[in-house]
Amino acid sequence: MAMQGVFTVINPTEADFIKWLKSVDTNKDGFISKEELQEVLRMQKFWFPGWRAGRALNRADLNHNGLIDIGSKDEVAKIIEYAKARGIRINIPTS
Ligand SMILES: [Ca+2]
Repeated sequence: MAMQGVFTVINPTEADFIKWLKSVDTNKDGFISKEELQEVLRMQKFWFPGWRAGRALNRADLNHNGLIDIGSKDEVAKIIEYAKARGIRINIPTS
């Protein structure tokens, strides 16, 4: 079931992941907060989205500022690894 204006990328490239992270960053501050990540997991019907978001952040937040920095290649690489391992769908807005 596809949502209007969004498509799921089957084999996302790094550029696709960056686009996805920018769409996850709903307040457009350049960082992914635990709440923003939790909302993605909740929308995709993952169980315990708050707990999972916390775990993902712990793994990816290398400088321990409580956020994932979309400008940090290392933190982005970690969250890509997490998303791939957990089967999180990479939904990219078409507009
Ligand atoms: Ca944000």
